[in-house]
Amino acid sequence: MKHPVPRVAAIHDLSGFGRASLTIVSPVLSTMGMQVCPLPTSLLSTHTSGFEGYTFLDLTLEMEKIIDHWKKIGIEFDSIYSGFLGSPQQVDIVSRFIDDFNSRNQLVVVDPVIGDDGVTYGPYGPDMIEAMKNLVRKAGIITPNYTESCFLLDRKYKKMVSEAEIKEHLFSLSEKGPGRVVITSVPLGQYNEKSFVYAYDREFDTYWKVGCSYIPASYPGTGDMFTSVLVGALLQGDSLPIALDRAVQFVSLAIRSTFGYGSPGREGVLFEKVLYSLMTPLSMSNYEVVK
Ligand code: PXL
Repeated sequence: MKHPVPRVAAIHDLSGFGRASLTIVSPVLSTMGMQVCPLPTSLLSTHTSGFEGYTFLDLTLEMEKIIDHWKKIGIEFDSIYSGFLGSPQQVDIVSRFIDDFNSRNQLVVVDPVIGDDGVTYGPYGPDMIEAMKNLVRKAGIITPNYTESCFLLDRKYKKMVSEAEIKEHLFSLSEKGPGRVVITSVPLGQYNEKSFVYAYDREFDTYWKVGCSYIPASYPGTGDMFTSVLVGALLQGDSLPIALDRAVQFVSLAIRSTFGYGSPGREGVLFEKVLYSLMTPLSMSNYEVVK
């Protein structure tokens, strides 16, 4: 680690209302002791899940200018972490950013935001999927959900999958470049009441899984929350399975806290109520090795 406070380039959009992307990434990583340097991809009045008539300002040109300035002043990052990107052109910018700002022992994390529940998010088409396929090659760790892993591998989305199929997805994605692959929201056939996160670490040739109990509600922004805690934990020096455990536990706690208030789903999870838990050590662990 180069800096006493690890420095993260956070490449995400800024949505003013609704809890997504930078309004989650920044507080989570700051709470975990990281310096967050936002490289905003776009500016929206709200995120796009459940709101009508939101504003959207594309910041592609501004991104180039910000990057040029950062190059000029010689900033180095301990981690580069990208999420929701607006266009294939922005994916190319992130790809070049990773090349230009690469340094030793840097943690490069790509959350290949493309879609969920078997479909792509609104404006994303095949060109975005192709661009993401290239970007994941440059990452050390990627965190697609099950739908996104299908798109990245050109596999048919299934409502239920077996453990063997998920292991094959993890391995195939890792063969594209990333040494560590995490797949979230895995719909395992035999466990309707649970949701699973699976991971593969190529260096140790080991598969891991962490389960959490299912809650009958879904909220935008939970993917950003999961990956942000994972990034923070890895930068703190946690092993991959412990980092997975912390991310799953934090998201579950945040969802459970929110569910009890019955707040509108589009406002996201009330994670501010449980941020403190990121400062306390892990008191139990649920991860399993997958044979
Ligand atoms: O959390 C994912 C996300 C990020 N950014 C924007 C979104 C969403 C999900 O809806 O709309 C703008």
